[in-house]
Amino acid sequence: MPLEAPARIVSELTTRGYNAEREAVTRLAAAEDPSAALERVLEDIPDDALVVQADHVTAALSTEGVAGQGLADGGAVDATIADADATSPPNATSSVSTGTDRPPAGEAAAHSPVETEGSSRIERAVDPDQRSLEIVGDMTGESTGTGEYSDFVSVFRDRLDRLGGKLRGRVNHRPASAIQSMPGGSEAAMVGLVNDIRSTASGHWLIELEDATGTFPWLVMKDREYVDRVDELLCDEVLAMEGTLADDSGIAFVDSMYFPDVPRTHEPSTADRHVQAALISDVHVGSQEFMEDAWNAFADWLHTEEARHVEYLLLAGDMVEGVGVYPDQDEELDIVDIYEQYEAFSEHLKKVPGDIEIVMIPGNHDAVRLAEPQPGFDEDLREIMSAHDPQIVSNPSTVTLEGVSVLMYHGVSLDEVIAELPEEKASYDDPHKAMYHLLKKRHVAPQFGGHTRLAPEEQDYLIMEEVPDIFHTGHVHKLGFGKYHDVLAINSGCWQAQTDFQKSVNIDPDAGFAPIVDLDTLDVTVQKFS
Ligand code: D5M
Ligand code: FE
Ligand code: ZN
Repeated sequence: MPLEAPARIVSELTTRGYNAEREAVTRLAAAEDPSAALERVLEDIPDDALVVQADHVTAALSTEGVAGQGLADGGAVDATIADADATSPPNATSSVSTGTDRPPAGEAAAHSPVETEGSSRIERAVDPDQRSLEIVGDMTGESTGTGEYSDFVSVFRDRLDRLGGKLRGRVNHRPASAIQSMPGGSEAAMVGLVNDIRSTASGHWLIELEDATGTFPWLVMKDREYVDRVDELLCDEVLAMEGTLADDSGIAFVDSMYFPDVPRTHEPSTADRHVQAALISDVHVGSQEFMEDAWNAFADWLHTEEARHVEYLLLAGDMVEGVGVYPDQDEELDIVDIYEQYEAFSEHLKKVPGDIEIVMIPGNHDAVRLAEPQPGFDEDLREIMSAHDPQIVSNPSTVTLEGVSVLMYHGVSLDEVIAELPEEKASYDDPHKAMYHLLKKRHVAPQFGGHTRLAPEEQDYLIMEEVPDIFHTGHVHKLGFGKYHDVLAINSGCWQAQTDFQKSVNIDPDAGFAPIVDLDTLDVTVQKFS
């Protein structure tokens, strides 16, 4: 008897208006005749039920013996599902749970035995009481900026105050205006925003820092140790410089540079139990390149025993391909209407087990304002995506899962970091290294005016006020992860095959991967579905 792919079962249920618990789908998939079992469950389910629960399936299947004759006649639907099964995608990494898997040695005792007679299948350990999910920094509905000049002044002042606050205790700083009137040859220090970076005719570097009182130029000599930090600097980031004033006090020679940074003493928090989160992004539903088979294989895998500890799914933007994002993009659209794209996305999301908590932020292809911070989706789009009751929050936002804080940011600024920094410090092949620089600057999008569009608000929502335990981005469509001062940085790849544009600029996307994080250890494993 061929197995039913869980994603097919979920599709069948959703077309009939039902959501389903993961365990319910697992039990259906394990039934001798899944399509007949599905019919039986829907016959028996209470009229007001919207979610097919594991108990519904157990109850329906336990009467199967009695109603067995009738079930054998479920021809029409049988055929539909069998057809679907024949076209189901090859699943490279995982076999669908047969429902008769034995628990791995040592784990059997941890799970309660199932009630189904004669079965040795283990229960998926989902206890909603053990879960916790808190959101910080969601600015949806809080936008006050009108794009006036005064808003830019406020947001940069807030940036300087708050990131500067992380530096002021470390140097004996003076305002720019006061430094100008100090005697030549004195030691001076300043905390400011990088206003300008340029090289001098003799190969030194001149960095202009700005604070609320004015600007002051700092010279990094080409033979000083800090010169190799200069190529990491971005305009509008906040840092501190310490040095010696020239004789005329018009410039200072840099002796030391300080970044807001992640303290070396940072110790990440971990969950108290073995529970996992899948961190993905860039689904791009609506694009001709959306990899539906890989997505279905991922959704199928989430229904298997192997994925039973995956209780959270984080989506870091670009749910859909959008419209009019790049020139000539419409030539590669599969769905041209933006609402239809979200409807299709929602159908794909429904294949994810109903007992997984979902958090999503928008990206530059989504139907919200492009300038950052981007508020979470509006009511119409929330309604379209409501089936899973996802948490829909702004880009960026921090979500804390059982004590583990995850800073979610789509990642448009990574293009900027990669373009500005030398190859060995930030590249598309190692996107996590570009993320390290954002952590060091304690800001998700320091440089204003390039790729990154900034919507000025009263406060700077793009600051990393607290050090996250995990930093999750997407956007560049490359998978990469690593640790910076014990912060786990993950860039999550995509579900879109190479586009014509990407081909033209030699971007080879990492498509169809799902990095899975153990929240109790912060270890990462990568599941491949393409
Ligand atoms: O971005 C996916 C990656 O590809 C990201 O690094 C930007 C880059 N990209 C893709 N298309 C373009 C065009 N037309 N111009 C510039 N950069 C591009 P995504 O946000 O998924 O499109
Ligand atoms: Fe994308
Ligand atoms: Zn993007």
